[in-house]
Amino acid sequence: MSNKLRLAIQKSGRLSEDSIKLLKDCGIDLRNVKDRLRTESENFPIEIFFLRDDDIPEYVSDGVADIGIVGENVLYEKNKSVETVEELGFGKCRLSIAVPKADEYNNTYLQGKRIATSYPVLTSKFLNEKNIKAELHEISGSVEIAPGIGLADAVCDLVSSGSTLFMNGLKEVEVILQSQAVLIKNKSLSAEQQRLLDKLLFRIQAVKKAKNNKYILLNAPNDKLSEIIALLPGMKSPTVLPLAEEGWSSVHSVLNENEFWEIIEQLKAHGAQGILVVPIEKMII
Ligand code: PRT
Ligand code: ZN
Repeated sequence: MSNKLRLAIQKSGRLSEDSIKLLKDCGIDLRNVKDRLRTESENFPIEIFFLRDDDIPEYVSDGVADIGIVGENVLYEKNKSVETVEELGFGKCRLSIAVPKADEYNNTYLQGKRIATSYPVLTSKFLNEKNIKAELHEISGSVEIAPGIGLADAVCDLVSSGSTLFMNGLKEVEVILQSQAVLIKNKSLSAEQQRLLDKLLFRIQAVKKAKNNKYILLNAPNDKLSEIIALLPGMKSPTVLPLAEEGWSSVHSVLNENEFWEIIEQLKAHGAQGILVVPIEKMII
C-alpha cells in the first residue's frame, strides 16, 4: 500500500472544474491539469486520475483509486461497493421522469409505456417500487429527444434548470433522485491513507463552511447594542469594539447564508448602519 492518496475525478465535464477548484481551495497545488490522464500534487501526497465519471465508482471499489468525486446519480446507478465520505455541494441536479407537456399525468400513466433513459437501474427501481410495468429503452445521450422522434413515450433523465425538457416539449412529473457530487472512498484504505483522507476532509469541511457563511461588520448605536447582539450568533459570540465616535460600536460576526437576508433586515430595523458583508476563505471551528 502506498503512502499517498489516489483521487479519481472527472476528466472533462460538468464536475471537472468544481472538483479542481475544491482541491485548490484546500491548498492542494495542481499543475498541468489540462489534457492529462494523471498528475501529482507537489505539496500534498495526492495523485489525481482524470477519468470518465461513469468509471469512477468502479475504479474506487477496485482500489485502482483510493477516493473519487462523482455524482450520486452515477454512484447509485453503478451500485459499486464504496463508501460515501462527504457531500460536496456542487453538481446538483435531479433524476426525473418527464412526459409530453400536453399529456395528463397520473399514477397509472407510465403503465405499459416506453421510457428512454441512461439510468436503467435507478429507473427500474423506481418503477418496481410503484408496481409499474414499463418498457425501458437504454440510450446513452440526448435522451430528451426520444419522445419527439417516436422512440419512447417518456424519459427518465437528469434535470437542473429544466430548460432542456421544456425545449423538447416535455414536463417533469416525478423526481426519483436528488443528486450532488460526493467524495467516495475505497472500503479498505490503509491506516496512512485514512490519515491523509482525514486531513483532506478537514480542509474540505473548512472550505464548505466558509462558503456557507459570511463575515459581517456593522456600526451600532450603544443603546441598541444588546438587541443587535441578540440577532447575531457569531462563532462564540460577536466581537464588539468601540468606534471613535462616542455612543457607537463596531460589531463583527459570522452569518449563515440561509438566514442571511432575514437577519440583515432585522439588524437595519434595530438601527444598525454601515453594514459590510465579506466572504470568508476558510472557516475552522
Ligand atoms: O464524459 P463523461 O462520461 O465523464 O461525462 P458525462 O457527459 O457523462 O457527464 P456530464 O459532464 O454531462 O455530467 C457529469 C455529472 O454532472 C452528472 O453525472 C451529474 O451528477 C452532474 N450534473 C449536474 C448534470 C447536470 N447537472 C445536468 N444538467 N449532468 C447532466 N446534466 C444534463 C442533463 O442530462 C440534460 O441533458 O443537462 C441537461 C439538463 O439540464 P437543464 O439545465 O436544461 O435542466
Ligand atoms: Zn458519463
